[in-house]
Amino acid sequence: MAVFEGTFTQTEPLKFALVIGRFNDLVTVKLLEGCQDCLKRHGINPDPQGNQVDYIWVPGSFEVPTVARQLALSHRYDAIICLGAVIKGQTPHFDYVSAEVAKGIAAASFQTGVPVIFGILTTDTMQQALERAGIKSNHGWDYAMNAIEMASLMRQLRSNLAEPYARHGQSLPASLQNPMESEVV
Ligand code: INI
Repeated sequence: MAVFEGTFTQTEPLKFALVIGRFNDLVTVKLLEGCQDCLKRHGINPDPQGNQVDYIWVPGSFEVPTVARQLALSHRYDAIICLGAVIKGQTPHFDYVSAEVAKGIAAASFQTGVPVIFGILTTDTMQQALERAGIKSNHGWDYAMNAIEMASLMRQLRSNLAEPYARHGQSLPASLQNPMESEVV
């Protein structure tokens, strides 16, 4: 049989969308910088004027899943990276926002088959968030790595799963088609 895993040396140009919450932007801007640094060091051009990465800003983490789902439905991207920072306050607001964001991002990915990376920090304090956004390490870097790995893995899986259909001269079931790739053919 076979082993499939994503690589970080993809030669085909991958396309990504980043959805970023403005709320707690002291943290989310740092996550974004970590993310861009990782993409750049893996040969992906993070310039918004280029043709590999689009950036979409939303008011807060709660709005992230709606936009991520819409982008995933377009099938223009190999992966979508969601960035946000939900920090505990004096009220239960944190619980409502974080639960909905986690569910929404999982649903967007599951319903569309497009990798949607959960890059939402959920912390008790601003200090904990900052530590994970550059002071000690930058999780933005890890989220970009996850996106590259999943993008590469899904491309491999799609072509492998499609191969038996092609051998029998059959067209692919819609669920295995990537409109982005079929546009090029
Ligand atoms: N949004 C966040 O991204 N992080 C938070 O910590 C946060 N808190 O705590 O309130 C937050 N709230 C805003 C929310 O995401 C929506 O933008 C708002 O409720 C409007 O829908």
